[in-house]
Amino acid sequence: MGKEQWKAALKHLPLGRQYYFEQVGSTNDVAAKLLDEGAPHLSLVLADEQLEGRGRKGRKWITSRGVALAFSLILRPESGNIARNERLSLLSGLGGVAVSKALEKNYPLRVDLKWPNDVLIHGKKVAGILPESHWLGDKLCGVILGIGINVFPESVPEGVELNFPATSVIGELGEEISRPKLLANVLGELVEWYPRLESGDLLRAWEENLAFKGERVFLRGGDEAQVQGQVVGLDPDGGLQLRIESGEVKSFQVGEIRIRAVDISPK
Ligand code: BT5
Repeated sequence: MGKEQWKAALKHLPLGRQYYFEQVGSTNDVAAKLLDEGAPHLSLVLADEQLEGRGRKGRKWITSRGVALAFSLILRPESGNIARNERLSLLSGLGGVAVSKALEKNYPLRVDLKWPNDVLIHGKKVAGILPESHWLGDKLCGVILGIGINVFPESVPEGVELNFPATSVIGELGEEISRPKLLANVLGELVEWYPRLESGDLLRAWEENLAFKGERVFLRGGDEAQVQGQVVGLDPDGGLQLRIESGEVKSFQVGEIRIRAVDISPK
């Protein structure tokens, strides 16, 4: 798809600079370099294909040519909302809320947000969010908010083992949609919600779509230590609140934690 089509779809948005690539390693890496070179707040890096797309903790994110959305937005501390700290957990929520609103407002779809960074439709992963902060000593230079969305059914990776069942927007909707229009809608939501990062509105919106609410889940840490509990909601920092065995409600932060449903069948 040509640069001009993307540009036309985004022309009404107050973005910084826009960079389009047919192919990159990872849009997050390109955006990090541009952040370093002084690209302004809300600059966008968009690619038609990623060869080394990344998930969290060294995992891979697959973006095949022309069938998905893969982009990164540069957020600068001068914008205010991330001036004091990087707010990575809330920024995962921001990405999730933006994708869910863009889909639910425009299509008859119900979207669930699996804490901390997965977007689900009908229990399958349709998008992933990867916020990464960049520091110079103890000075926050900025955050790169990376978002990958499976749009066409061909974007769902085949022949590779996935950590969660995957799907695509068109696969679930059953009708074709335009990638530039979806991108414009997601970016429009990001621009609208970013100033409300710490307002409580974002947390409420995130919680409304929180997957597994009231259900029992496992949280698995990096050391594979496991906690079981019932999903209660989110804490003010975007951590997950679980009612653990003792009845106590405890917060868990993103760190090295993975969430798994114990039993997601309807009760
Ligand atoms: C994520 O990580 O879900 C974050 C993905 C962020 C991707 C965007 S694309 C633009 C920007 N540039 C980048 O390089 N990254 C960001 P995580 O929760 O760690 O999930 C990764 C796991 O999802 C992998 O280990 C696979 O199992 C699975 N996976 C990989 N590609 C997938 C896809 N296209 N659809 C669904 N699942 C996928």
